[in-house]
Amino acid sequence: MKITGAKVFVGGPGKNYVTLKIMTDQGVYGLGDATLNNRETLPAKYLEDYLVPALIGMDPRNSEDIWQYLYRGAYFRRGPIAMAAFGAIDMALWDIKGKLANMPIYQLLGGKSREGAMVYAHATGADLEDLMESISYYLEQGYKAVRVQCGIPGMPSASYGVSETKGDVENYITDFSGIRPKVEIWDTDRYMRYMPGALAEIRARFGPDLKILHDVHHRLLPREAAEFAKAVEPVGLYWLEDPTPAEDQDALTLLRQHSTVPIAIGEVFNSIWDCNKLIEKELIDFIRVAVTYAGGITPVKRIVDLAGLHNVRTGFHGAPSHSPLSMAAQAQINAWAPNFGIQEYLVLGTPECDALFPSEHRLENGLFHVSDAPGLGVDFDEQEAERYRYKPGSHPIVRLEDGTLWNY
Ligand code: GCO
Ligand code: MG
Repeated sequence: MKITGAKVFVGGPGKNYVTLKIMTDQGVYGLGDATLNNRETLPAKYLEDYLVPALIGMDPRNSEDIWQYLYRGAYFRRGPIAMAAFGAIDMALWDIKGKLANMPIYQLLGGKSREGAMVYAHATGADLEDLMESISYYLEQGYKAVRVQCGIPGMPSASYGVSETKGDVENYITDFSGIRPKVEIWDTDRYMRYMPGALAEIRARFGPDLKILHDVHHRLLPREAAEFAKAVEPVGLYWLEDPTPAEDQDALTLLRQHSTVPIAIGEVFNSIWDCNKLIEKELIDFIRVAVTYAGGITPVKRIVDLAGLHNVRTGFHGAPSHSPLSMAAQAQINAWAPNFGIQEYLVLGTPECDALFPSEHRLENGLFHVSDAPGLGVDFDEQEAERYRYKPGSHPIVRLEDGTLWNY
Protein backbone atom coordinates (compact mmCIF):
# COMPACT_ATOMS: atom_id res chain seq x y z
CA MET A 1 0.00 0.00 0.00
CA LYS A 2 1.31 3.45 -0.91
CA ILE A 3 0.63 7.10 -0.32
CA THR A 4 -0.07 8.66 -3.72
CA GLY A 5 -0.52 12.31 -2.81
CA ALA A 6 -1.70 14.83 -0.24
CA LYS A 7 -3.46 18.20 -0.27
CA VAL A 8 -3.45 21.04 2.23
CA PHE A 9 -6.41 23.40 2.67
CA VAL A 10 -6.36 26.59 4.75
CA GLY A 11 -9.64 28.24 5.69
CA GLY A 12 -12.97 27.64 7.36
CA PRO A 13 -16.03 29.35 8.75
CA GLY A 14 -14.61 32.16 10.91
CA LYS A 15 -11.35 30.23 11.40
CA ASN A 16 -8.23 29.36 9.45
CA TYR A 17 -8.36 25.58 9.80
CA VAL A 18 -5.37 23.82 8.24
CA THR A 19 -6.65 20.52 6.88
CA LEU A 20 -4.50 17.77 5.42
CA LYS A 21 -5.86 15.01 3.19
CA ILE A 22 -3.59 12.03 2.43
CA MET A 23 -4.57 9.84 -0.52
CA THR A 24 -3.51 6.21 -1.13
CA ASP A 25 -3.39 3.76 -4.02
CA GLN A 26 -6.26 1.83 -2.44
CA GLY A 27 -8.72 4.70 -2.53
CA VAL A 28 -8.73 5.06 1.28
CA TYR A 29 -7.80 8.57 2.43
CA GLY A 30 -6.90 10.06 5.81
CA LEU A 31 -7.57 13.50 7.28
CA GLY A 32 -5.61 15.56 9.80
CA ASP A 33 -5.60 19.02 11.41
CA ALA A 34 -2.48 21.23 11.51
CA THR A 35 -4.17 24.41 12.77
CA LEU A 36 -1.75 26.49 14.83
CA ASN A 37 -3.85 29.44 15.91
CA ASN A 38 -2.74 32.74 14.39
CA ARG A 39 0.27 31.18 12.65
CA GLU A 40 -1.75 28.93 10.34
CA THR A 41 0.10 29.39 7.07
CA LEU A 42 3.36 28.10 8.58
CA PRO A 43 2.46 24.44 9.26
CA ALA A 44 0.66 24.51 5.88
CA LYS A 45 3.85 25.63 4.14
CA TYR A 46 5.95 23.11 6.07
CA LEU A 47 3.60 20.36 4.92
CA GLU A 48 3.50 21.48 1.29
CA ASP A 49 7.19 22.21 0.80
CA TYR A 50 8.90 19.56 2.90
CA LEU A 51 6.68 16.77 4.17
CA VAL A 52 4.11 15.93 1.50
CA PRO A 53 6.77 15.33 -1.21
CA ALA A 54 8.61 12.97 1.16
CA LEU A 55 5.47 10.98 1.99
CA ILE A 56 4.66 9.94 -1.57
CA GLY A 57 5.37 6.23 -2.04
CA MET A 58 5.53 5.44 1.69
CA ASP A 59 3.32 2.74 3.21
CA PRO A 60 0.73 4.72 5.25
CA ARG A 61 0.26 1.80 7.65
CA ASN A 62 3.74 2.38 9.12
CA SER A 63 2.61 5.37 11.16
CA GLU A 64 5.24 4.88 13.91
CA ASP A 65 8.13 4.72 11.44
CA ILE A 66 6.77 7.71 9.51
CA TRP A 67 6.51 9.70 12.75
CA GLN A 68 10.14 8.88 13.61
CA TYR A 69 11.16 9.77 10.04
CA LEU A 70 9.53 13.21 10.35
CA TYR A 71 10.78 13.93 13.88
CA ARG A 72 14.34 12.63 13.63
CA GLY A 73 14.59 13.61 9.98
CA ALA A 74 14.12 17.31 10.72
CA TYR A 75 17.26 17.32 12.88
CA PHE A 76 16.07 20.59 14.50
CA ARG A 77 13.54 19.00 16.81
CA ARG A 78 10.25 20.04 18.34
CA GLY A 79 8.62 23.45 18.05
CA PRO A 80 4.92 24.06 17.49
CA ILE A 81 5.07 24.63 13.72
CA ALA A 82 6.84 21.37 12.92
CA MET A 83 4.87 19.40 15.50
CA ALA A 84 1.54 20.69 14.14
CA ALA A 85 2.57 19.57 10.66
CA PHE A 86 3.66 16.12 11.98
CA GLY A 87 0.46 15.99 14.04
CA ALA A 88 -1.73 16.37 10.96
CA ILE A 89 0.13 13.58 9.15
CA ASP A 90 -0.04 11.29 12.16
CA MET A 91 -3.79 11.86 12.61
CA ALA A 92 -4.36 11.19 8.92
CA LEU A 93 -2.38 7.93 9.11
CA TRP A 94 -4.42 6.75 12.13
CA ASP A 95 -7.55 7.72 10.20
CA ILE A 96 -6.39 5.48 7.34
CA LYS A 97 -5.48 2.67 9.76
CA GLY A 98 -8.93 2.81 11.32
CA LYS A 99 -10.64 2.81 7.94
CA LEU A 100 -8.56 -0.20 6.84
CA ALA A 101 -9.45 -2.05 10.06
CA ASN A 102 -13.06 -0.84 9.77
CA MET A 103 -12.83 0.35 13.38
CA PRO A 104 -12.90 3.69 15.17
CA ILE A 105 -9.42 4.63 16.41
CA TYR A 106 -10.38 4.13 20.07
CA GLN A 107 -10.71 0.40 19.32
CA LEU A 108 -7.14 0.32 18.06
CA LEU A 109 -5.98 2.03 21.26
CA GLY A 110 -7.64 -0.50 23.56
CA GLY A 111 -11.39 0.06 23.34
CA LYS A 112 -13.76 2.24 25.34
CA SER A 113 -13.16 2.98 29.01
CA ARG A 114 -16.28 5.15 29.40
CA GLU A 115 -19.62 5.89 27.83
CA GLY A 116 -19.05 9.58 27.31
CA ALA A 117 -16.17 11.98 28.01
CA MET A 118 -16.90 14.97 30.25
CA VAL A 119 -16.25 18.31 28.56
CA TYR A 120 -16.07 21.88 29.81
CA ALA A 121 -17.30 25.02 28.13
CA HIS A 122 -16.06 28.62 28.39
CA ALA A 123 -18.32 30.85 30.46
CA THR A 124 -17.37 34.48 30.13
CA GLY A 125 -18.67 37.83 31.33
CA ALA A 126 -17.73 41.47 31.09
CA ASP A 127 -18.44 41.48 34.83
CA LEU A 128 -19.32 38.90 37.49
CA GLU A 129 -23.10 39.14 36.94
CA ASP A 130 -22.64 38.60 33.20
CA LEU A 131 -20.46 35.61 33.99
CA MET A 132 -23.12 34.16 36.34
CA GLU A 133 -25.61 34.36 33.43
CA SER A 134 -23.19 32.68 31.10
CA ILE A 135 -22.64 29.85 33.62
CA SER A 136 -26.41 29.38 34.01
CA TYR A 137 -26.72 29.11 30.24
CA TYR A 138 -24.24 26.22 30.14
CA LEU A 139 -25.86 24.50 33.12
CA GLU A 140 -29.20 24.61 31.29
CA GLN A 141 -27.47 22.93 28.33
CA GLY A 142 -26.45 20.09 30.64
CA TYR A 143 -22.75 20.91 31.15
CA LYS A 144 -21.24 19.64 34.39
CA ALA A 145 -18.09 21.76 34.12
CA VAL A 146 -17.34 25.32 33.04
CA ARG A 147 -14.27 27.48 32.80
CA VAL A 148 -15.05 30.88 34.31
CA GLN A 149 -13.41 34.18 33.30
CA CYS A 150 -14.71 37.69 33.93
CA GLY A 151 -13.72 41.33 33.64
CA ILE A 152 -11.89 42.78 36.66
CA PRO A 153 -13.18 46.08 38.08
CA GLY A 154 -10.74 48.89 37.33
CA MET A 155 -8.72 46.81 34.84
CA PRO A 156 -8.01 49.09 31.88
CA SER A 157 -9.10 46.42 29.33
CA ALA A 158 -10.94 43.12 29.22
CA SER A 159 -8.88 40.42 30.93
CA TYR A 160 -8.02 37.05 29.36
CA GLY A 161 -10.99 34.99 28.21
CA VAL A 162 -13.44 37.86 28.35
CA SER A 163 -15.07 39.02 25.20
CA GLU A 164 -15.94 42.64 24.64
CA THR A 165 -19.24 41.52 23.15
CA LYS A 166 -21.59 39.95 25.68
CA GLY A 167 -22.12 36.23 25.16
CA ASP A 168 -19.44 35.90 22.48
CA VAL A 169 -17.25 32.94 23.40
CA GLU A 170 -15.77 32.49 19.95
CA ASN A 171 -13.88 35.59 19.08
CA TYR A 172 -12.03 36.81 22.12
CA ILE A 173 -8.93 34.96 21.05
CA THR A 174 -8.41 36.06 17.48
CA ASP A 175 -8.98 39.49 16.06
CA PHE A 176 -9.45 39.12 12.30
CA SER A 177 -9.24 42.83 11.55
CA GLY A 178 -5.60 42.43 10.55
CA ILE A 179 -2.25 40.89 11.40
CA ARG A 180 -1.12 43.59 13.86
CA PRO A 181 -2.15 42.54 17.40
CA LYS A 182 -4.49 44.59 19.53
CA VAL A 183 -3.01 45.68 22.87
CA GLU A 184 -4.64 44.74 26.17
CA ILE A 185 -3.57 46.18 29.51
CA TRP A 186 -3.08 43.92 32.53
CA ASP A 187 -2.88 44.68 36.23
CA THR A 188 -1.84 41.77 38.45
CA ASP A 189 -2.71 43.51 41.73
CA ARG A 190 -6.31 44.16 40.71
CA TYR A 191 -6.66 40.58 39.49
CA MET A 192 -5.20 39.11 42.68
CA ARG A 193 -7.48 41.26 44.86
CA TYR A 194 -10.67 40.56 42.92
CA MET A 195 -10.65 37.07 41.44
CA PRO A 196 -10.54 34.82 44.56
CA GLY A 197 -13.67 36.53 45.94
CA ALA A 198 -15.41 36.29 42.55
CA LEU A 199 -14.68 32.57 42.37
CA ALA A 200 -16.02 32.14 45.92
CA GLU A 201 -19.26 33.92 44.89
CA ILE A 202 -19.63 31.60 41.93
CA ARG A 203 -19.25 28.57 44.20
CA ALA A 204 -21.79 30.01 46.65
CA ARG A 205 -24.28 30.72 43.83
CA PHE A 206 -24.05 27.37 42.03
CA GLY A 207 -23.40 24.94 44.88
CA PRO A 208 -20.90 22.14 45.40
CA ASP A 209 -21.56 20.01 42.31
CA LEU A 210 -20.48 22.38 39.56
CA LYS A 211 -16.95 21.72 38.35
CA ILE A 212 -15.32 25.15 38.18
CA LEU A 213 -12.15 25.74 36.18
CA HIS A 214 -10.18 28.97 35.88
CA ASP A 215 -7.38 29.95 33.48
CA VAL A 216 -4.71 32.42 34.62
CA HIS A 217 -3.14 32.29 31.15
CA HIS A 218 0.49 32.42 32.37
CA ARG A 219 0.15 35.88 33.91
CA LEU A 220 1.39 35.48 37.50
CA LEU A 221 4.91 35.34 38.87
CA PRO A 222 5.78 32.21 40.88
CA ARG A 223 5.23 33.76 44.31
CA GLU A 224 2.02 35.46 43.19
CA ALA A 225 0.75 32.18 41.76
CA ALA A 226 1.41 30.43 45.08
CA GLU A 227 -0.49 33.15 46.95
CA PHE A 228 -3.36 33.02 44.46
CA ALA A 229 -3.58 29.22 44.59
CA LYS A 230 -3.70 29.35 48.39
CA ALA A 231 -6.39 32.03 48.31
CA VAL A 232 -8.68 30.08 45.97
CA GLU A 233 -8.28 26.76 47.78
CA PRO A 234 -11.63 27.03 49.67
CA VAL A 235 -13.48 27.39 46.33
CA GLY A 236 -12.74 23.75 45.48
CA LEU A 237 -11.71 24.36 41.87
CA TYR A 238 -11.65 21.44 39.44
CA TRP A 239 -8.45 23.06 38.18
CA LEU A 240 -6.36 26.19 38.10
CA GLU A 241 -4.80 26.50 34.65
CA ASP A 242 -1.46 27.97 33.62
CA PRO A 243 -0.89 29.96 36.81
CA THR A 244 2.66 30.85 35.64
CA PRO A 245 4.50 30.88 32.31
CA ALA A 246 4.64 27.20 31.38
CA GLU A 247 8.40 27.18 30.71
CA ASP A 248 9.18 28.04 34.33
CA GLN A 249 8.67 24.59 35.73
CA ASP A 250 10.28 25.33 39.11
CA ALA A 251 7.48 27.81 39.80
CA LEU A 252 5.21 24.87 40.48
CA THR A 253 7.38 23.53 43.29
CA LEU A 254 6.76 26.75 45.21
CA LEU A 255 3.05 26.64 44.40
CA ARG A 256 2.78 23.02 45.58
CA GLN A 257 4.37 23.94 48.91
CA HIS A 258 1.54 26.36 49.57
CA SER A 259 -1.58 24.91 48.01
CA THR A 260 -3.30 21.67 47.06
CA VAL A 261 -5.38 23.30 44.30
CA PRO A 262 -5.29 21.03 41.21
CA ILE A 263 -3.01 22.40 38.50
CA ALA A 264 -3.49 22.02 34.73
CA ILE A 265 -0.69 22.91 32.33
CA GLY A 266 0.51 22.08 28.86
CA GLU A 267 -1.42 23.78 26.06
CA VAL A 268 1.79 25.39 24.80
CA PHE A 269 3.89 22.24 25.13
CA ASN A 270 4.69 20.33 21.99
CA SER A 271 6.46 17.18 23.12
CA ILE A 272 6.86 14.69 25.93
CA TRP A 273 10.19 16.39 26.68
CA ASP A 274 8.30 19.54 27.72
CA CYS A 275 6.28 17.77 30.39
CA ASN A 276 8.03 14.56 31.46
CA LYS A 277 9.68 16.20 34.50
CA LEU A 278 6.46 17.93 35.58
CA ILE A 279 4.65 14.61 35.38
CA GLU A 280 7.37 12.56 37.07
CA LYS A 281 7.70 15.05 39.93
CA GLU A 282 3.91 15.09 40.20
CA LEU A 283 3.82 18.88 40.06
CA ILE A 284 0.69 18.92 37.94
CA ASP A 285 -2.66 17.16 38.09
CA PHE A 286 -3.80 17.53 34.48
CA ILE A 287 -1.79 17.52 31.26
CA ARG A 288 -3.20 19.87 28.63
CA VAL A 289 -1.31 19.08 25.44
CA ALA A 290 -3.19 19.13 22.14
CA VAL A 291 -2.99 16.29 19.64
CA THR A 292 -2.33 18.91 16.97
CA TYR A 293 0.74 20.77 18.18
CA ALA A 294 2.09 17.93 20.30
CA GLY A 295 2.65 15.92 17.12
CA GLY A 296 -0.38 13.64 16.74
CA ILE A 297 -1.88 10.56 18.34
CA THR A 298 1.38 8.54 18.36
CA PRO A 299 3.39 10.84 20.70
CA VAL A 300 0.38 12.00 22.73
CA LYS A 301 -0.48 8.41 23.60
CA ARG A 302 3.01 8.13 25.11
CA ILE A 303 2.40 11.28 27.17
CA VAL A 304 -0.94 9.90 28.37
CA ASP A 305 0.68 6.63 29.44
CA LEU A 306 3.50 8.42 31.28
CA ALA A 307 0.92 10.64 33.00
CA GLY A 308 -1.05 7.56 34.02
CA LEU A 309 1.96 6.20 35.91
CA HIS A 310 1.91 9.34 38.07
CA ASN A 311 -1.85 9.74 38.52
CA VAL A 312 -1.89 12.77 36.26
CA ARG A 313 -5.11 12.95 34.25
CA THR A 314 -5.72 14.33 30.77
CA GLY A 315 -7.41 17.65 30.06
CA PHE A 316 -6.56 18.24 26.41
CA HIS A 317 -6.58 21.71 24.94
CA GLY A 318 -9.71 22.34 22.86
CA ALA A 319 -9.78 26.07 22.13
CA PRO A 320 -12.09 27.09 19.26
CA SER A 321 -9.15 27.14 16.85
CA HIS A 322 -9.02 23.32 16.76
CA SER A 323 -10.88 21.86 13.81
CA PRO A 324 -13.35 18.98 14.28
CA LEU A 325 -10.55 16.69 13.06
CA SER A 326 -8.18 17.22 15.96
CA MET A 327 -11.13 17.35 18.34
CA ALA A 328 -12.08 13.91 16.98
CA ALA A 329 -8.52 12.62 17.40
CA GLN A 330 -8.67 13.78 21.04
CA ALA A 331 -12.12 12.25 21.45
CA GLN A 332 -10.73 8.89 20.30
CA ILE A 333 -8.00 9.07 22.96
CA ASN A 334 -10.50 10.32 25.56
CA ALA A 335 -12.77 7.33 24.94
CA TRP A 336 -9.88 4.98 25.69
CA ALA A 337 -7.52 6.71 28.18
CA PRO A 338 -7.75 5.07 31.61
CA ASN A 339 -6.53 8.37 33.08
CA PHE A 340 -8.92 10.64 31.20
CA GLY A 341 -9.95 13.74 33.18
CA ILE A 342 -11.89 16.25 31.10
CA GLN A 343 -11.87 17.76 27.61
CA GLU A 344 -12.08 21.46 26.75
CA TYR A 345 -14.79 21.70 24.11
CA LEU A 346 -16.35 24.71 22.48
CA VAL A 347 -19.25 23.61 20.37
CA LEU A 348 -17.99 23.83 16.84
CA GLY A 349 -21.28 22.68 15.37
CA THR A 350 -22.40 25.64 13.31
CA PRO A 351 -24.21 24.56 10.11
CA GLU A 352 -21.21 25.80 8.08
CA CYS A 353 -18.74 23.83 10.18
CA ASP A 354 -20.90 20.68 10.02
CA ALA A 355 -21.16 21.01 6.23
CA LEU A 356 -17.37 21.27 5.93
CA PHE A 357 -16.63 18.47 8.44
CA PRO A 358 -19.60 16.02 8.51
CA SER A 359 -19.54 13.59 11.45
CA GLU A 360 -21.67 11.55 13.85
CA HIS A 361 -19.82 12.58 16.99
CA ARG A 362 -22.27 14.13 19.43
CA LEU A 363 -22.39 16.14 22.60
CA GLU A 364 -25.14 15.31 25.07
CA ASN A 365 -25.56 16.56 28.63
CA GLY A 366 -21.99 17.73 28.86
CA LEU A 367 -20.58 14.39 27.66
CA PHE A 368 -18.89 13.81 24.32
CA HIS A 369 -19.99 10.58 22.65
CA VAL A 370 -17.50 9.41 20.09
CA SER A 371 -18.92 8.05 16.84
CA ASP A 372 -18.41 4.39 15.90
CA ALA A 373 -17.46 5.25 12.32
CA PRO A 374 -14.09 3.85 11.18
CA GLY A 375 -11.02 6.07 11.68
CA LEU A 376 -11.44 9.56 13.13
CA GLY A 377 -15.13 9.61 12.27
CA VAL A 378 -15.03 13.00 10.53
CA ASP A 379 -15.12 13.67 6.81
CA PHE A 380 -14.10 16.76 4.85
CA ASP A 381 -16.09 18.27 1.99
CA GLU A 382 -13.63 19.69 -0.52
CA GLN A 383 -16.33 21.49 -2.45
CA GLU A 384 -17.48 23.30 0.69
CA ALA A 385 -13.83 24.15 1.36
CA GLU A 386 -13.78 26.16 -1.89
CA ARG A 387 -15.88 28.80 -0.11
CA TYR A 388 -13.14 29.69 2.37
CA ARG A 389 -9.82 31.49 2.16
CA TYR A 390 -7.12 32.33 4.70
CA LYS A 391 -7.94 35.47 6.68
CA PRO A 392 -5.13 37.27 8.55
CA GLY A 393 -5.76 37.58 12.28
CA SER A 394 -3.90 37.84 15.55
CA HIS A 395 -3.97 37.21 19.28
CA PRO A 396 -3.89 40.39 21.35
CA ILE A 397 -0.65 41.26 23.09
CA VAL A 398 -0.59 42.33 26.72
CA ARG A 399 1.22 45.23 28.36
CA LEU A 400 1.30 46.52 31.91
CA GLU A 401 0.03 50.05 32.56
CA ASP A 402 3.56 51.45 32.27
CA GLY A 403 3.98 49.85 28.85
CA THR A 404 6.01 46.78 29.85
CA LEU A 405 5.21 43.80 27.64
CA TRP A 406 3.53 40.95 29.56
CA ASN A 407 2.29 37.42 28.82
CA TYR A 408 -0.85 37.15 26.70
C1 GCO B 1 -7.49 27.73 26.47
C2 GCO B 1 -6.40 28.57 25.92
C3 GCO B 1 -6.74 29.32 24.68
C4 GCO B 1 -5.53 30.03 24.09
C5 GCO B 1 -5.54 29.91 22.62
C6 GCO B 1 -4.40 30.59 21.95
O1 GCO B 1 -7.38 27.40 27.62
O2 GCO B 1 -8.40 27.39 25.71
O3 GCO B 1 -5.78 29.31 26.91
O4 GCO B 1 -7.83 30.15 24.89
O5 GCO B 1 -5.50 31.35 24.46
O6 GCO B 1 -5.57 28.58 22.27
O7 GCO B 1 -4.47 30.41 20.57
MG1 MG C 1 -5.65 27.96 28.59
